[in-house]
Amino acid sequence: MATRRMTMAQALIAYLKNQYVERDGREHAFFAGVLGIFGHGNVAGIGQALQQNPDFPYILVRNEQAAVHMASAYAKASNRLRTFVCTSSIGPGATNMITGAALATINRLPVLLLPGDIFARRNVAPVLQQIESPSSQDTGVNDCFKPVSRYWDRIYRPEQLITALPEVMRTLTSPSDCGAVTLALPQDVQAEAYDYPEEMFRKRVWLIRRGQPDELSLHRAVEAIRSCRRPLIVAGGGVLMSEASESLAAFVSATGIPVAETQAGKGALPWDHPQIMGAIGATGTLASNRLAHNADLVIGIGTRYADFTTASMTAFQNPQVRFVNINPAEFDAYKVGAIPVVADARVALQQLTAALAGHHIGAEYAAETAALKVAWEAEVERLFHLDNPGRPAQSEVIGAIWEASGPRDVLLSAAGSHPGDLHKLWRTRTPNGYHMEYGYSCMGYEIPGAIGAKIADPSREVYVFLGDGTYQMMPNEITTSVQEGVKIVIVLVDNHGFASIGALSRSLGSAGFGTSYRTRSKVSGQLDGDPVAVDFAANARSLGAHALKANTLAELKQALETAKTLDRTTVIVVETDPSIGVPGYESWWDVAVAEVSEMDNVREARVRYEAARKLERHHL
Ligand SMILES: Cc1ncc(C[n+]2csc(CCOP(=O)(O)OP(=O)(O)O)c2C)c(N)n1
Ligand SMILES: [Mg+2]
Repeated sequence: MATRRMTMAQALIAYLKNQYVERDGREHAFFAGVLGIFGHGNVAGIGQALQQNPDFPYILVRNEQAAVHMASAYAKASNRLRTFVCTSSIGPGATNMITGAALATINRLPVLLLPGDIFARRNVAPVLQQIESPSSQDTGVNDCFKPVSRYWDRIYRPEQLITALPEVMRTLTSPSDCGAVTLALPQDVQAEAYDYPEEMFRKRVWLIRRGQPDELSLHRAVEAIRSCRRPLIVAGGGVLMSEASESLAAFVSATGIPVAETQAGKGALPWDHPQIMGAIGATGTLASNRLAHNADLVIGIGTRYADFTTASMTAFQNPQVRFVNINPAEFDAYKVGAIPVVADARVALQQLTAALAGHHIGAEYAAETAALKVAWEAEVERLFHLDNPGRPAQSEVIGAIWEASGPRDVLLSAAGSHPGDLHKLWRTRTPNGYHMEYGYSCMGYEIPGAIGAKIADPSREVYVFLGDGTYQMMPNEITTSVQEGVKIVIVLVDNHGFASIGALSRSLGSAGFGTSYRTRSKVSGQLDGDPVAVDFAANARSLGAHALKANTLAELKQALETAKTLDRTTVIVVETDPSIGVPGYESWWDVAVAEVSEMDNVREARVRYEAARKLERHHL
């Protein structure tokens, strides 16, 4: 057997470079390169291997968590057909990636994490940054990756790579099992040489399956659709990942079935498609939420049924409601007592379209859905053009970004009041034009995420919409965007704190306690003194961005036009009127209120809470 003598790190990089994927006859490399930060735990191992492989790009980031966000966003924008590898040192560099790993796994996005690990040989322990355990020498901080990874392994001997790597690739390319994959790499083993089989480094093409539905389940689904009167599709992220938008459009155009969208599924159909009713659930539109309330059949496609989607299990109130779930993951397909169609979304939709030829929803239901859509679009127009005197309302800022952006541009966001407002109001024109990370809703995802999305498709302008809170979590990656010549446009809403959690706190009787950026008052001893003044434009400028301030809607529109003409990351800071929010539309979200309290407001909120909870249902 021919072999090649290489270090474990060299073999690993050589292997990763040669992994390809294929779906629908299109083949390309799976890994775009490596993101990371070197320390003593990877510089001489993975770092050395990367240096001798200049054709496998290495991107230096500013925080390891950001590296994983970039990889996740890149994978999401690529419909999971490509991703990045993330390398870190041991200890803090490694644990910085745990938040990113959880985000990737929750959103079912493939990312490969290579945290450095403590010496396998142990004689020099404890090494710098090693956590010691009196009960086992086999415990380290990288064990924390286990619950947030879909596959986890530690490479104690160089030859273990040979059996670990196929499992890594199987997991990353699986439509049902993908998520973060962690290979913990002891720093001494990274540098150890071994005679690896030559065969390991040949080009390997992994087929991304389009799973066929089982005949009986499909038949049951067809029967359920034929016999119901008020069906509603819940389109989740799986529709986009499967590139099933055209098949979904064909299916609903033929049958007239209305479509509601989850955060991850938004944009599965363009906003002006006659059957699209917009967002569903806690941040849903009146159209989708009304239809969900009375639906007798819910067809969930590629959805996890998160609490925002189900309005904490209050969205579907028809006592007769049944579910059909189309999902490549058995785990999701069986949720809410559904008829499980364990299959790829595109394949299942095409087969359903054929099996239901000639079937259409009733005229009365069709008229009802059409009227709801007209009313909803009028509501969006109203919120986009409030003509608020003085500072703009957040919905007007969204309207301005939408009007300034082009048909293929991407709107990206993750946390704060932005996801809820965008879920309702953004009018997605093309698939992947709406990039929302709402599985983990992780503050700080936005800027690194936008870099990942932009690298995935440089032909699309990427607009980031974020708040002052989330900006302060990870502004540093602006520097990475400048370093890489990757332009993004960041619209930063300065409302001096957490509009989202502040409003939530007030609605729960807690008066916004601890949710605005104020100095500690010498009088009260609390955080209710003067506002903490931050010059966000100066901050962004110091990191290398072009920065603009907009005090009015007109200035914002001007700044958005200027941003289009620049080739550098641009930050537009806009102060909004925090008193004008986007309302909720007949929905709810379960956030538990204190059962006993000394505060009247909290006791009143608890009464409201107990009443609202009565609508929570089991779907068994
Ligand atoms: C990492 C992280 N920490 C905490 C939270 C909880 N959280 C959700 S929104 C939010 C406030 C966001 O503030 P900002 O970005 O200013 O947006 P705004 O609420 O003002 O719209 C917080 C703290 C979170 N989602 N992620
Ligand atoms: Mg804010």
